[in-house]
This record gives sequence, structure tokens and C-alpha cells, in this order.
Amino acid sequence: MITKEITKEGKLPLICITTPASKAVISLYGAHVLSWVPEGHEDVLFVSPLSRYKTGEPIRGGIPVCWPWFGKEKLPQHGVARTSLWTLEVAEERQDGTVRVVMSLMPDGFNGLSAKMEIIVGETLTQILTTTAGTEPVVVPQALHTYFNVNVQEATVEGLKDVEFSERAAVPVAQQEAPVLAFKGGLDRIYSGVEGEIGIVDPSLKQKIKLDRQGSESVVVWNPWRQGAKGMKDLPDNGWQFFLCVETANLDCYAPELGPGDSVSMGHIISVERL
Ligand code: TA6
Repeated sequence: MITKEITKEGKLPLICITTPASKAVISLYGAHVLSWVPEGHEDVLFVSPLSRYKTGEPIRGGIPVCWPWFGKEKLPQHGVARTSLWTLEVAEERQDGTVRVVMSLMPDGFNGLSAKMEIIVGETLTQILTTTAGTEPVVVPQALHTYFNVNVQEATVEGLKDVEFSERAAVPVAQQEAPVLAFKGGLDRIYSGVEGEIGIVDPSLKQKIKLDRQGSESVVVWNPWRQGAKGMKDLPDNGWQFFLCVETANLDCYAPELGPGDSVSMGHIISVERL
């Protein structure tokens, strides 16, 4: 079932999806997945209770789309996609019980550069972000900045052992690296040349989230911890405890370089397994 709603504030159009295997909510503002609840599980995504669903401001949580740049390399931080209203191209229920949604964006001032976001909701949550260059060559760093709903102080991440990373934090905190990544403080890293599946194990919720990336070479892992959260107006002081961002990305030397008219896709399939 597909229904269209408007948020309480009356501004952001939402698509609410119910399938036999899961429920999801997608905002056309940002092509942003706000919620994905597989049958028998809690929401796999975290959204801050203080998030402002307001035009011009990014939503705090869910899956923000960082495009056509990442971080502070230009303003606004993380690009214009997450604060733009995307056009709904397709919302269809399919014979296999899944729902497919396609949204598109061609922002002004980028020489015809465009993005397409395809989302398939069912037993898994699939997202494919396709970038097509306009009339000029362009380099497009990008990330699906997923906020996973986990107890970060208990969670561990599998699949990043021995992978090279660069620290983005001004004062990096030593983390427990082996045999899995565990969290003892804030973390902001870009892992590069990441192969294979990433597992996010949460003993509190007794589940493992699996992130199967396609066409993605980078993975960002971020949590602001206690200190970082204090500076964030749209996150409660204790909000850092309830999420971990593990981001499917192509950044730095892996940012796609496109000639005029070229296209490239990157995405992921998210699934959950009971422990
Ligand atoms: O992906 C990690 C990161 O770039 C961090 O450096 C942190 O700033 C975070 O994203 C959130 O950024 P935002 O602009 O949404 O506050």
C-alpha cells in the first residue's frame, strides 16, 4: 500500500509504504528515507526527536543524501540534495510484494547535472543513487549518510578490519579496532577501498544489520559522542547514544569523475538478521 501524507508541520510531502515484509516512510524533501521497519523488528533507522522538518534545513536522521559533494568542501555542508524537493517519478506496488519509488532532481546552477534515487521496499531496503552529468565534466563525491538505530556503546562493526582510513575529527579518540570496531568515544572516519559486506551488530536489540554496498568504495563511520552532540541543536544531549552512522559512499579519490552525459550508480541493500 502506498499513501501520500504531509508532515505535522504541513510542509514536507511523505510517501508511506506498507508491504507484507516491512513498512517505510520516504520524504520527497531530500529523497530521504525516514523510517524502515521490517516485520518483527524495531525501526532500523534513527531520527532525532528534535529534527526540524523545515525547508532549508536538513533532516537529522534517517538516510540523508549527500550529493553532489560531501562535507564542507562547499556550502551548504553535504550538498544541495538533502535540502531540495525531489520530483516523484514512480510509486508502484509490484507483483512480488515490494514497492518501488523513483525520485529525480536537477538542481539549478549545475549545468544540467542530475540525480535519480530508486528505492525498493520489501524484505530488504534497496537504494540506488544514479548521477548523470550535464553539459560539463564534473566530479561528484556522494554518500548515503545512514543513521542506524543502535545502542552505540554496545554496537560493533564488522568488515572494516585492516581497511585504510582517514580521520576527519579534529581530535581523534582511540577506538578498539580488533577483531571488530567498537566505540569508546566520538568517531569520524572515511574508510577507503572497502570490499564486502559491513555488519553492524547490536547486542541490545539482539540483531545484526547487514549493509551490502554496490558501486561504493568508501564507508564513513560517524558518531559525535557526548561532546559533539552538545553542539547540535537538532539532537537531544543524550541522542548520540542511540545511533551510529555507517555511510555507503564514494569520496576522495573514489569520487566519480564524469564526462558530459556520463552516468554512474551507487547504492546499498540493507537487511536485518536476528541474533
Ligand atoms: O558523515 C560524517 C559527517 O560529515 C560528520 O563530520 C558530521 O558533521 C556529520 O556528517 C553530520 O553533518 P551534518 O551537516 O548533518 O550536521
